[in-house]
Amino acid sequence: MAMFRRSRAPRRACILLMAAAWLLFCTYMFHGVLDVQLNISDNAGAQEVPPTERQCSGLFASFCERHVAQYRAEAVRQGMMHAWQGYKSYAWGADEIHPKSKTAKTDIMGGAGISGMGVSMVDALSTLKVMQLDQEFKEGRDWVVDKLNFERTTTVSFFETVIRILGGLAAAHDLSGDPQLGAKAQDLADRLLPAFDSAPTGIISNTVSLPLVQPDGGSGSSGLAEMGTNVLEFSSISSITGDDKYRRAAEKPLRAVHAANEHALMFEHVDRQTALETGSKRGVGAGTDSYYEYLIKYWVLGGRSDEHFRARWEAVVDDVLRKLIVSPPGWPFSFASDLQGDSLSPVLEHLRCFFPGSVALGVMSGAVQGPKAQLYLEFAANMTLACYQLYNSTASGLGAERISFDQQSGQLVISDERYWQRPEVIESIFYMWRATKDKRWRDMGWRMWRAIEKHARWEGGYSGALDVDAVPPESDDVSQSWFFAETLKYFYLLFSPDSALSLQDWVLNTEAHPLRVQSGRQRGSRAAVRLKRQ
Ligand code: DMJ
Repeated sequence: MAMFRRSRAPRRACILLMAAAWLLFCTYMFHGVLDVQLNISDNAGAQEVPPTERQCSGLFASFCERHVAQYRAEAVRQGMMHAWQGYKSYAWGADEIHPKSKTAKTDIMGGAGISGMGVSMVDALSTLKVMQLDQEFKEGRDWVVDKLNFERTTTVSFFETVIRILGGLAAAHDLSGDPQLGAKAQDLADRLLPAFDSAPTGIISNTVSLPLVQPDGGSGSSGLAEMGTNVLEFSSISSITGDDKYRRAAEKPLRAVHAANEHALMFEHVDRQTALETGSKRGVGAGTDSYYEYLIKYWVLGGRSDEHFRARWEAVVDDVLRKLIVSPPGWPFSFASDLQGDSLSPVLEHLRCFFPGSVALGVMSGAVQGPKAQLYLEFAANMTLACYQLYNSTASGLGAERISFDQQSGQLVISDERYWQRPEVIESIFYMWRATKDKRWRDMGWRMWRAIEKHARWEGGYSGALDVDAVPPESDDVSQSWFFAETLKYFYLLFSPDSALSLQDWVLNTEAHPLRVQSGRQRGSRAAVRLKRQ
C-alpha cells in the first residue's frame, strides 16, 4: 500500500507558496493605505496629511480603490469630530466658532442674518447623523430640544433661517425619526408661515421678524433666490405634520413667478405684487442660484411626478446652454457665466459652482433622457472641471472665491483670493462622482481635502483664509456654519459608498440637509461621461 501513498511535501509547499503570495499581495495592497495613522496635527502647515495617492490597478483595482476611499472617508469623519470637539469646547450653543482664537460668536451676518439659534449646532446635526456619530448627534439633539427656542424678538433673513434652521431641524427629524425634533421644526415653520400672506403673489419679504412673522403689506421686490428657496423645507414640514398647508403656501409664489414670466432664466429680483422680474443680469450665480436648484430638487422630492417643475428646470438648462456658456481659450472646459445686456462675464465665482451638480442630479434622476441627458452631463462635467480650478490654480490648494479668464489669452487670474469654506465645488464633484463613477472626481476631492487639513486646521476646528495664493495663508478665524452642514458632508459622501445616503431616497436642500423623498421610487439613469484625459 505504501507505494500508493502520495507524499504530502508538494502539497504543503504549494500551500506555503500560496500563503506567501497572499501575504505579499496584502502588503502590496495595504501599503500606504491602512498602515497610515490618521493623527493629523493642528495648526496650518505643521504636518502634511499622508497622500494615499497610490494608483490602484490590475485584477484587484476595485478592491484597492474601496480601501483607499474608506481611508479618505474616515479622514473626513475625523475632521468632523475635530470640528465638533472645538465647537463643543469653545462655543457650545453659540452660532459660530472662531477656531483659531478659540472664541464664540452669536449673531452672524449682522442685523438681518440669523442669531441666537445655535446655528452651527443645528447645521451640524444632519452631518453627524450621516457620519453615524451617534453620541455627538445626541449631544446636539439634546441641546436643540432643551435649549433652542424662537421666542426672542429679532429680525432675521427668511432665506437663511429656512435653509439652515428649518432645513436642519427637518433633516435631523427625517434622519432620526425623533418626534421632538419634528415638533421643533413645526414650531419654527408656524412662526414663519404668515410671511407668505403679505403679498397677493405669496412672495415673501427678504427679512422678517420673529417670534412671529407679521404681514407687512407686500410691497417692493424680493431676491429670486431668497423668495424661491423654501419649498423643499415647507413641503417636508407638511410630510412631518400631515398638514398640506405648508407645502401649498410655499408652492404658490413659485407658480405665480412662473405664470408671470416667460423667461426661464430670470433676472435677480421679482416684484412682490405682480411677480414680474426686475434687474439686469441673467445667470445662475449669487442672488438667483438656489431658486434654480430647487426646481429640480422639488421635482425629485415629490416623487418625480410634478411635470411643472421638471419642465421649468429643463427650460432653464436649455437656456443656460444656449446663452451663457463661456469657453476660455486654451482650457479644456467651459462654464455658465452671467449675461448683462449682450456681454458674458469671464468671471467664475464659487457660488455658481453648485449648478453642474444640480444638472448631474437631474440627469441621474431621469429628468431628461437619451442624447439630451448625455449633453447635460457633458456640460456638468465641463463646468465642474472649470470650478475645480478655483482650488487647483492657487498656491495653497484652498479654493478662491472668484477666478477670471482673459478673453484673448485665456490666462487665469485669481480675482477674489478669500477662502470661505464654501461647499459648491465639492458638492458638484460629489454629484459627478455619483453620476459617472469616474475615480478622478474622488482624487480631485482628496487633493482639496488635504489642502484644508494642511492650511485651515486649528485647535478649535477649521477656518477660512484671507489669501489662498499665500503659503501659508493667513486664517480669517471664522468657521462657517455651512462648513459643518455642507462642506464636510459632501467630502464624506464623495468617499463613502452610495448606501451612506441614497439619492433615490433623499434630497439635500441647499444647505445639504437631507430631506426624505416623499413618494415614488423611479429608477434613475447613469449616463456614462468620462473625463477627457489631459
Ligand atoms: C450656503 O448657505 C448655501 O449653500 C446657499 O445656498 C449659498 N451659500 C452658502 C454656501 O456658500
